[in-house]
Amino acid sequence: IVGGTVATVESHPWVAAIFWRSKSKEKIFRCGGSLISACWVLTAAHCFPDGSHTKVNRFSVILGKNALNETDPTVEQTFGVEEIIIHEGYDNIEGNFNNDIALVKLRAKHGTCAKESNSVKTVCLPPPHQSLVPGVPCEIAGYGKEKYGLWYRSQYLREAQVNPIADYVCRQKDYYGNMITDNMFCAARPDWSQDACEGDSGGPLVCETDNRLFLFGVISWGDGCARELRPGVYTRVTNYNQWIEEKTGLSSIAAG
Ligand code: 4AZ
Repeated sequence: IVGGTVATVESHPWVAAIFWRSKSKEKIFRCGGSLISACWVLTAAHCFPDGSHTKVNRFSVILGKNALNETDPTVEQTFGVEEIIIHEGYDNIEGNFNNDIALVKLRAKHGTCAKESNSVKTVCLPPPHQSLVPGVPCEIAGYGKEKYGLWYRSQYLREAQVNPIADYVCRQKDYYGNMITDNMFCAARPDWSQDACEGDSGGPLVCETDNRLFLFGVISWGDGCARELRPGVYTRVTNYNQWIEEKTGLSSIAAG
């Protein structure tokens, strides 16, 4: 996150940290994610560059995490991964991460996955036809870089405020042109001072509608971070209600 502030996980309790175990047994942070039900985390497909060859046993997910390199067992919940479902239509042929969405199923312990607490809660999916109004305040959160090109990631969870940008604006030539498909939307600060950055991918963009917070976006890509005319690009979650339902058996239509 560029230009934001340190946040507590209690204010973004659906944030998940996805780790990958290297051959030398090192636990390497891979991506953010959002807890959408007790056993399912929504994230970005590009977090799994090996696609269907991805070895689930190498992944783990930590919920309730404030600091990336410190462990607080009193609030954190750690899970193995049972399954990774990458969207069938995911492709990066045009270099624009179309259908950049994936589901990670947590491995239950003694029959249960995430337990609700002050630090761990699910986020609601927006109803499929809920439109995302350009200009409304939304927030993003993640453990990613505080500046593009830094070699290190943020030590702590950070948050920032961004506003959705109308599609026709983001598709203008001086923005991203035809890189923006219907499965994406753009969001930025009017003064370009805050943005997601490397390492935030997979994490949440939530916006308030009717006094409730909904997960409207998955942090996906961007040309650099917090650059003028280069907004962050997010996977449009409302295009995937049916896909999510099919894969997880959740219904976002039921008022959750
Ligand atoms: C990344 O590499 C990334 N400024 C994520 C978001 C943005 C740029 C890069 C948006 O994960």
